[in-house]
Amino acid sequence: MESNKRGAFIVFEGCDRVGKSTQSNKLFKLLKDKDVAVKHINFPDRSTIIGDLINRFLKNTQDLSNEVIHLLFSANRWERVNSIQEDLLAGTTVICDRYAYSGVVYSVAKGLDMDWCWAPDRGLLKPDAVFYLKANPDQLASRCNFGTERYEKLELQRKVSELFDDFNERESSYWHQFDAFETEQELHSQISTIVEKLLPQVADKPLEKLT
Ligand code: FDM
Ligand code: MG
Repeated sequence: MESNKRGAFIVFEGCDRVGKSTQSNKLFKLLKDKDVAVKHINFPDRSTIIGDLINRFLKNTQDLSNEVIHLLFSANRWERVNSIQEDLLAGTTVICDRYAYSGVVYSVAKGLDMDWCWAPDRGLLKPDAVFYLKANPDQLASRCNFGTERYEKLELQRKVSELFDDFNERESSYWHQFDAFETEQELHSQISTIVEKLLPQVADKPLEKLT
């Protein structure tokens, strides 16, 4: 592989239980099978010290104010920014479950100010594509039981869903919306088609940052 070609930065977003891990795993396997250099990461990255604190918050064993947990989620992304950049520049495509958009929508859904929430994520790498798996949270709740984590509650998921919709409209140049209730295989094939075109398109493009 030519070393001056960079990889693509691909993010999956959407409500809890919408199928992000299933689809991102399928995409990861597909690219791997095609011998494309690829890594799969997710936020929150619960493996770090900050991530452990986030994990305890989500599992309801640690209370933190809305502001503090928000900044920890952002810091958890900043912990990984250099390694993501190195991978991309070395030609590795990075598939990432959740990113700064989750960071903003969950916090705004809890009542924090949008601009305040976005500020700490400014300067992080901008994804080349965001795959937004959209589902009506009421339908989602009847399809599968929400678990016991802090945010897996219908009322909050409704707000989260609306805020994701807003992002999808505003950022339509690189967001792609999918109906999460399509079959796994149908979704996978739609996503793969976009990724096949995306990889050569971004290979010579400079990396951008969130503004
Ligand atoms: N979440 C995730 C946030 O509130 N802010 C963030 O910045 C990120 C990355 O954490 F409810 C929320 C979204 C979800 C919870 O995420 C755990 P996973 O994907 O279910 O592990
Ligand atoms: Mg979850």
